[in-house]
Amino acid sequence: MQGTEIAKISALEILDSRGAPTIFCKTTLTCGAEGAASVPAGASRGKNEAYEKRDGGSRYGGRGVDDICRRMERELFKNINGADAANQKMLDGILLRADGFANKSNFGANALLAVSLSCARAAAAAYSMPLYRYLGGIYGTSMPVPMMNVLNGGAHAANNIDIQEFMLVPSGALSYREGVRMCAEVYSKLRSSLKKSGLSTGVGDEGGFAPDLSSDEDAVKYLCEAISDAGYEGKVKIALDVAASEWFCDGKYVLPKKAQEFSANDIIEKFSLWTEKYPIISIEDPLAEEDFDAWKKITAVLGKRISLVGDDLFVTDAHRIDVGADEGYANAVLIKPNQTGTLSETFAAIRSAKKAGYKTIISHRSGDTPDDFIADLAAACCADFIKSGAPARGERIAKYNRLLEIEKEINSSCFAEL
Ligand code: 2PG
Ligand code: MG
Repeated sequence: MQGTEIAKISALEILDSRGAPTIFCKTTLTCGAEGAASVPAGASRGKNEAYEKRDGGSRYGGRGVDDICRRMERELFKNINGADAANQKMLDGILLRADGFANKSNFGANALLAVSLSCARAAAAAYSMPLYRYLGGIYGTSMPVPMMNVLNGGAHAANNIDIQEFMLVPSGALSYREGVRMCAEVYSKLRSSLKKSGLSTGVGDEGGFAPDLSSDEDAVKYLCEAISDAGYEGKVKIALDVAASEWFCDGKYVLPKKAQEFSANDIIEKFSLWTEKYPIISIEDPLAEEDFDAWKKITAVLGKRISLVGDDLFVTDAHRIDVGADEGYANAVLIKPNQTGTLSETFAAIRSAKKAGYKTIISHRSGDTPDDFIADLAAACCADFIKSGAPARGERIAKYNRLLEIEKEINSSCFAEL
């Protein structure tokens, strides 16, 4: 279509939900259509994620992105000036060549992603299409099941819990809207029950409660109690993100907050037991990103019963997912666009996951903004799940609320099957 050529990009340093600077980018096309996007940032980052560039120096403790924004407007723009924003693959190819490094360390994956996503939004605007429709066409009509993180630990909270995320999964909901309601009701029961026990109801980075508890297993028990108090036993299940790469040290697992040490076998045994005792249907990063043999073992033991989700393990990289599928580890993939740096590479990772028969979970980051791109992406690619933190805090509910809007628009009856 004529008019979808890139005419201008405007990059700006803004703040994320942790008060850290991040990149916002607005792209204008020759037809006048505009699209904007801002990028999130992780705290428990996989070591193979694409490079997140920062300015260094004294501003924001070295984490500023002002210099990068200037370079985007001058240098990066020169490469994409006049390129067709509606040809995403070609555009992302230009971005990758302009960067020139495999890990995107020249401009940074944060800079490339801001441009890549804002161009997709601008192209959707040029075609007068909602983003999910532009990205997914007539295929994008299925709603994901929410995975809501209602109790925070690990790198996301200053409490004594080592497991990073305790999530609710409304597997018995008949629609996305009903699933959101169930999770929000359980979240409210959890608040009451923590309060009744004299525990803190202050929240962590992703909006889940962050109390000190006598053990990590206690957190699972609190979730079970809240599910039952809300009347959803059997209908709302539990998912964990262990983020175990954070624990890995010289071939052993050392819990940072409790200073306890485990072997990979101890961990596999412990989670096998938990999946028998509690309604846990999914565990993300139960083992470290490089502990491939242990990953194979846990997949053989638990892979038929529950989802074993690779986050740090796959870092939204199509090739790593292909290898995982060939070698037989994990059976689900977390998809985070900023782990890879462009929309085309994100889609390639989703394609690899689907080809392998792995479940797909589109995910936010712990440092995020009200940008709701991933909600449209989840609907567009018919993801199985969306993970965007608690049903609380503006930057978390922005994604859940956007999906409520999408569901109403497409009046979907194809709620993704678990
Ligand atoms: C994760 C994410 C999001 P972070 O580990 O899955 O919940 O956390 O953004 O800190 O990597
Ligand atoms: Mg994770």
